[in-house]
Amino acid sequence: SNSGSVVTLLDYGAGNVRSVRNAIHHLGYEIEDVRTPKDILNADRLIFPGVGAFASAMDILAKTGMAEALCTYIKDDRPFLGICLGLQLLFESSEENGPVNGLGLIPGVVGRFNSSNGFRVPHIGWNALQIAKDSEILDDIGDHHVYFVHSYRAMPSDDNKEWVSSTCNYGEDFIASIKRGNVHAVQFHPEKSGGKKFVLVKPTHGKASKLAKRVIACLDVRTNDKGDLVVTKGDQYDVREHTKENEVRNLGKPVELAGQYYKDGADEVSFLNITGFRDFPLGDLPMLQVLRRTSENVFVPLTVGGGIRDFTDANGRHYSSLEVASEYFRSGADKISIGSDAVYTAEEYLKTKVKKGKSSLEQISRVYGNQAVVVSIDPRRVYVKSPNDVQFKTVRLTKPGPNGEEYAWYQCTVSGGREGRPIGAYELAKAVEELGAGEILLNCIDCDGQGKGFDIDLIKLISDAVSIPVIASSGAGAVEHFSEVFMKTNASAALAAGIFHRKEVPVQSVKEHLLKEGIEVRI
Ligand code: 1PR
Repeated sequence: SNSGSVVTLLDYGAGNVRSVRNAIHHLGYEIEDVRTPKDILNADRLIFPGVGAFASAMDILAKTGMAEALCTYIKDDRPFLGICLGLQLLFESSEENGPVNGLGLIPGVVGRFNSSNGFRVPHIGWNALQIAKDSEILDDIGDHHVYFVHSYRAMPSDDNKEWVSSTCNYGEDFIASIKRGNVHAVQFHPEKSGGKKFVLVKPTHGKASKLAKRVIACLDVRTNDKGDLVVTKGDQYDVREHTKENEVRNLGKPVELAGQYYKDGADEVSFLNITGFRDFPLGDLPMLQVLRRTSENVFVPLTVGGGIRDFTDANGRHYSSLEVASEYFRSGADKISIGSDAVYTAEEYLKTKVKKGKSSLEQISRVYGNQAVVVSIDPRRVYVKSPNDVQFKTVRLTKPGPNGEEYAWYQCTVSGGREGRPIGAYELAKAVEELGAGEILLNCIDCDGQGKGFDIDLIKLISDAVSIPVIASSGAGAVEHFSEVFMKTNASAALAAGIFHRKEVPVQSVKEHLLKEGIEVRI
């Protein structure tokens, strides 16, 4: 009767499919969840958003009998859309913690991107596609980039060319989408690609495309003295007004601002719960509500940070960092960001040289994949006369220090910049990459809120030291600061807060400027 507006969703419970649900609702469809293999066979149209690791997904599908039902459904050429891992699982096998057998419907092996040729892994961000054949899901509308986030990919070959509808180039050509009859699957995330029409994205025909540089809006969130959750903004991390009342600076409401920045063209939105280091974040229900409400209308990736660590509450109940992260993912986050806890983990790792696998960083990246784990670094510049004065990696400064110092190292801090630790940003970045971080959010306390530009010396140092993407943060005050950071460093994204909150420069103007300077961005 009403089946015209129903989509059947295969959610095997391994992670966040909230954004897919929201996108389906946004398009005016009802969702029916698959509970048994029969539900798959009875579906009119089936969406399969793969999440988590290949092996554990196959495990669940095999155990529940869903693997068999899926094969039947697809072999019968029934309407199907697989997303991300939902594409990869259709192939014969994957090298992810493997080899592991897949559903075996499409010839080919899913392998890892090769980062040795200068392309950062995971592949995170917006890329345009090259069309191999017509496919209705790729039809129509604008000159859009689509959002990818993955470390593994399937490659086009003679054996699978009848399936391939588009490819994307990231150091090598890989399969971006497949289509045969009614069966579709995409490696990218239509639900995160900012489109109104979910799967309708128009690839740039034949035009060469690089991974677009991302512009990220950041919302530092905390409860003010009245108990309201507000967006605040610090000056070198000091978020209180310099008045008698000394109140927390209030720049607006988190959900509204996130929605605004999405409309303005932000490629991602980050929420940082800046008092998470002392308050238990799951006690902070408003934060979870902010994520839930934001993800209903914002179809670009959302990151949340602050307070991701193990915690024991006043009643002695223990919460693991994995539970905290899971709650964030369930509420609509695509990535979580770890600050203080990653510093302690890296210190321990550098001391012992042993990966114990127990830290929040390692556990969350094992379960949700490293593309879901960002490490946020809050370094402060420490000037020195000579590199030999310290055991940490120094940079030769473009602009000497206050006493003519020619060098500096960047000291990591915890607890919102309140405590300096015996580890540098360089040492930390390399350690967390080894431990499973998928991305680095690189702040700089000296530059935060100053509007004088990013710390190019620092960003160059870190983005050259690691092969995961680096997000440059702190100090943006004009559109030129964005082009400068992309021209002078290997940053993959630039994040800003104050410039957007104070409505000095909207996100669109930043992107128009970058485009004019010949830097590829998603428009
Ligand atoms: O340590 O895991 O609980 O995480 C705490 C998180 O909160 C960290 O990501 C840390 O960076 C952040 N944080 C803690 N205290 C503050 C503060 O401001 N008092 N904010 C804080 C960090 C820095 C940037 C800021 C940029 C751009 N804010 O996110 O948005 O510097 O600002 P600008 O464009 O205005 O210069 P844990």
